[in-house]
Amino acid sequence: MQLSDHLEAYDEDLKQVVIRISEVTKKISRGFASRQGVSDSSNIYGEQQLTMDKWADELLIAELRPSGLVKSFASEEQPDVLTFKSSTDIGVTVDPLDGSSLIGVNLAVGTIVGIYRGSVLSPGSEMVGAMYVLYGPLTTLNYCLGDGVHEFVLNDHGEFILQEQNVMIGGSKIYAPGALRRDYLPAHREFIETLEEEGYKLRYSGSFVADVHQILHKGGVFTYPAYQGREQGKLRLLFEVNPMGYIVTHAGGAASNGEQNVLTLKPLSVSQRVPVYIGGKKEIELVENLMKGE
Ligand code: AHM
Ligand code: MG
Repeated sequence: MQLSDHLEAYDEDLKQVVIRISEVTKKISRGFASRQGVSDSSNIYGEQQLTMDKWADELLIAELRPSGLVKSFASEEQPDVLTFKSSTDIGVTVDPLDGSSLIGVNLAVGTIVGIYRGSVLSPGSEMVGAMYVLYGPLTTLNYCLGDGVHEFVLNDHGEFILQEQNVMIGGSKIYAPGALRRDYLPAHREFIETLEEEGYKLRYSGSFVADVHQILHKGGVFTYPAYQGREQGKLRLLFEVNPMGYIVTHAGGAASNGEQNVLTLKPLSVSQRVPVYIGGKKEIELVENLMKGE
């Protein structure tokens, strides 16, 4: 089954947004070979943008701005929320290319999208959908519009074909821990040591979208915690944490900042960072209990 057929039951405007973005990601998937360089600009986080980062961002804007489908658009590569002419109330957040520091070594990277009705500065629990596309040996697309997580694979004819309906998080023991061990805060250290004592295997590539995708299928936990010198962690609430947290939650998992469900946080700014734990309910419960000092 093709993506457009699978989306049939949803509101037309939401369906069209997912389809339009999926079309852009097909172009992105074909753009890597000719865009391997570094651009001459930085984003608002002071990170140097790669040619691919900038191009993917510009492509999303160029396709969504005239589409009439999206009213507000926030991107990890843009300082402000952009407003487009539209009769809909749909807001989208995008990380055009997450994990882009891995492009130069040919590891998997992805595009992450959050979908809202109204302000993109709403808590993640108010999202109406999220999706991500992973550019690996295969290009896959996972979406959720509030009713299960569904996975598609890009075939040789350039069509996204259903690969797995209602993806549910697995039960394997995998952990993907960001940050340096020497900077861990005490409760986080205890969490990681507990996982290691319980035989969790290390699987960390440096691409959030790829690492969470693996955990979605196999189980376990991804974390980029608060650490000494960076108490807010590294990853961005709007662009990375909320959409992936929404998807993993709808697949039977959970997402927390260590203290509470990340989807309940009211964003303070588009560029807000949060510590994050995403994975199985068991692992998220464990870290929240350790943070409470239990
Ligand atoms: P990016 O959006 O600029 O690629 O940054 C986010 C990435 C995540 O994909 C990944 O989990 C993390 O940064 C890796 O950071 P580190 O290199 O510190 O492990
Ligand atoms: Mg990112």
